[in-house]
Amino acid sequence: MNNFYQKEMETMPVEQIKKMQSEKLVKQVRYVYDNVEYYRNLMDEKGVSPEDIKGLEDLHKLPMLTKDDLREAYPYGLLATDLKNCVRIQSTSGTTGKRVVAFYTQKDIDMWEECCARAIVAAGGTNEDVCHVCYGYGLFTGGPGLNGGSHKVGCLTLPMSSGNTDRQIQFMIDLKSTILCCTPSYAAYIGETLREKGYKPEDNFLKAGIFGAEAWTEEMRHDIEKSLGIKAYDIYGLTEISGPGVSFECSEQTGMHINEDHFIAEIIDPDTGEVLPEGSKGELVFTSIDKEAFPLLRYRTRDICVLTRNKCSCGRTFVKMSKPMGRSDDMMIIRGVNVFPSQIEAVLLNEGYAPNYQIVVDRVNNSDTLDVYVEMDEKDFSDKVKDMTKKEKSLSAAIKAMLGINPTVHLVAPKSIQRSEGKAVRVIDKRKRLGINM
Ligand code: DLL
Repeated sequence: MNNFYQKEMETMPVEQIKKMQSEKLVKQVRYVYDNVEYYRNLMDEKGVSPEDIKGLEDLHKLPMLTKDDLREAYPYGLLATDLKNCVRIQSTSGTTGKRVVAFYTQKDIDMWEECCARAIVAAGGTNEDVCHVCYGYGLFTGGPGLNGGSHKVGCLTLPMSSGNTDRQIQFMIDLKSTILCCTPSYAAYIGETLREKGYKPEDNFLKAGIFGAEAWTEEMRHDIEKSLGIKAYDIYGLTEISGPGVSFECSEQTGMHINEDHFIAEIIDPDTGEVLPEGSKGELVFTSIDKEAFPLLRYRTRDICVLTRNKCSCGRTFVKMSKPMGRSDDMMIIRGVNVFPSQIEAVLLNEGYAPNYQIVVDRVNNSDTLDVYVEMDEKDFSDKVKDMTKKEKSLSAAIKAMLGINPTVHLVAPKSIQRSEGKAVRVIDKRKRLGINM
């Protein structure tokens, strides 16, 4: 299945893409320098002027931006155009500190929605599809982004937003939804609820799902594909750079194509800031080269991944990013070992458990503790303490084999872990109360 929304752009020869990026970069740096005092000061401090940026090869000379810069510049400090030219804001779901507010002109919105349309078409979407969007609507970019993309493709769009799972299912069946857009954790919950209501995977009309906004494993993909009877596609993005659709999966499903006509991607060493060659694992940094209202140059995403540019069977030439292996700030250091929640999730699913779990980290008597609460299925749940203890021990051993440290596993009753309708909260790090910055 090689479907394109903007074929010429999506299959442009690499040399041409790079030339286009170079030209856009030169213009964008001048535009930002002239219009964003905050970034102009950073460039001046670094001794870089717009004339120094003659193409992609000079990108590394520019200063990088971090989330702290966005907080410091809140709310208007990175705005590059008059407010009268802006038609929308969106904001991050951040729970601590000031939220990030991103501004959009109508052109920015059109570009963002086109990126989402590319993702929908790559997942097989056409104007004959019924696109069921249950990402949250409002300040979060998930709902509005996929909603706009679905309109551009011409799908019948169901703007469901998140929550009220019974109503989601009623509409999904009655209106014959064919494409489901939500977080992977919510997709898993919808699958579980359908099964409980007695629906088999073949009873729904879904053919594809476009899932993102949080880290999810290949094991979780298989689980969702099985429970909903669909092909599950990954989609990535972040509010600061526009929202969902910065990159998306094609039929090959070996990484997400970055929309390189709008965004330049780099991989850096998160400790030194040094740019690493393609193929290296490191922190993803984006430069948006088309945005008018909120054009960030060299924004550090904190997402850790790998970029590769192999020939793709779908025909797209855009570079691919691997699934983020967790955010640099998601990583926990437990007893000196680096642990990503996704590693624990992979073990659970491999061992046949559903993706309903919570990880609790604490420090007791100066030693880190790792507790993993995992929900059982009705059918596997047993009152016999001996049975449960045996299962807990075997799961502990499997997690230890992956991480190298011993967790305490608690198998808990079905439905005792709260389900997520948006981004799931997988980790509770109680060490933070001790002021330990992990
Ligand atoms: O989550 C935008 C989005 C909405 C993407 C819907 C995909 C679908 P933020 O709330 O600003 O925006 O969060 C951005 O979420 O830096 C990643 O750490 C994480 N993230 C987003 N997509 C993925 C993904 C939206 N496919 C942050 N896999 C990013 C893993 C993801 N992590």
